[in-house]
Amino acid sequence: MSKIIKVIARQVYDSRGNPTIEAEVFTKNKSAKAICPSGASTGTYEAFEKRDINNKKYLGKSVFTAVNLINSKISKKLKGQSIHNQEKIDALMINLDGTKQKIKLGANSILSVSMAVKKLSAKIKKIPLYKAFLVKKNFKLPFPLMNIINGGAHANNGLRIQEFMIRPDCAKSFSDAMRICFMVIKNLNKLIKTKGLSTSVGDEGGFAPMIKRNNQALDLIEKAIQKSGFKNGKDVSICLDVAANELIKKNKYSIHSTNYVSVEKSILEYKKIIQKYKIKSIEDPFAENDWNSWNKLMKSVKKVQIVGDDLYVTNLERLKKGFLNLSSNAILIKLNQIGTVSETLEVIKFAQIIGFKTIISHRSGDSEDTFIADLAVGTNSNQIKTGSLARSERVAKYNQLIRIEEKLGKKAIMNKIH
Ligand code: 2PG
Ligand code: MG
Repeated sequence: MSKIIKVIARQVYDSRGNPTIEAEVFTKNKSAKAICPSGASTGTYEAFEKRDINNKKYLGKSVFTAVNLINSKISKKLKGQSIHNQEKIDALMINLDGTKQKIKLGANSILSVSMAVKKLSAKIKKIPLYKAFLVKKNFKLPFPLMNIINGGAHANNGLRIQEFMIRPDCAKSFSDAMRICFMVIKNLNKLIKTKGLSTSVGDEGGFAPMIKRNNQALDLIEKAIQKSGFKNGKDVSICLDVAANELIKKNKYSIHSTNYVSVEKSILEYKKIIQKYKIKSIEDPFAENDWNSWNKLMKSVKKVQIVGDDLYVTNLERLKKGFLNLSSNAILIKLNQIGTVSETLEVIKFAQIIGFKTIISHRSGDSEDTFIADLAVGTNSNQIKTGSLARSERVAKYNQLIRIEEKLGKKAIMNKIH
């Protein structure tokens, strides 16, 4: 039996240049490491991210306390445990913390260890990581939801909507999906340049031109799709993450312009852009506590994927509530919103049982760790959201999926989105 002999951690940096945790788990002869990502537009109900808020030398962002907790308490607790018993290891850490939102140890400490345990177990079993999750055969590749224009909290251009994405619906394979996105992005680059705007990118690698209105971004994307020889809404679909938590004031929203308007008016505007731009997916259209408005939107639009991110925060209880309330038909999955691999898998399993689409997601502060690429394949998730074809921390996930596709060879098939 392969037993854990120790866990060590260190402070490293994420793609935004902020400190984060890398944990390394050891058995007698082997080790594996994992890095925790970090969000910017975070939901209130997410598990707690522990930072040294009083450490002025790091502007309150260092993670030394969390690192020390791994090196002392967590390492001691996990010593002697079988590396293959993920659920028990996660439960030990959850109990050691003892709080609902993992406030004592921090979800960033717990998750980095949890991911490293999963990796090491796969390594010792000599299986690729994607084979270590829920699916045992007939692996499917996810459709990329590629973020190509950044706004909201991920850029400083004033765009209301946080993420404008494309999904290559006509792709026959993952490599084909990548080629399609590549074409659209290169054409979008040209279009942005022609307009005399900057082609610099935001946190997730999407362009962040100084445009203010959502429609300007949508027009540019639609043109780029056409220029690439694809049909918008058929070959390639436009998808959005509104991140509406950032756009609410006293039950009114400023999604479609800087004016705050009622939910009814916002839904009307949603319907207009859905029709005009053939939008196929909208994430976080309303705020995390506004269950009613989610339900209203679900009832008033057809054939649109409505995705809960801040609404569910990868939390089983919240997902159950959303299911009963008819709030959405898809869920965004982020490991660090809940804090362990086991709990994440529980949520994915439940979501799939109730017929929700599962979308595995990066965070806006991410790293070279490609864990989520394997997780997407290993859980048969329909889609993966991991930024644009720019910034190595985003591209690393796509490259890993290309490797997995190659490994699967003839057996590799694309997942279904409809
Ligand atoms: C989101 C994510 C990832 P953040 O809102 O979906 O794109 O952003 O990590 O900042 O929460
Ligand atoms: Mg989101």
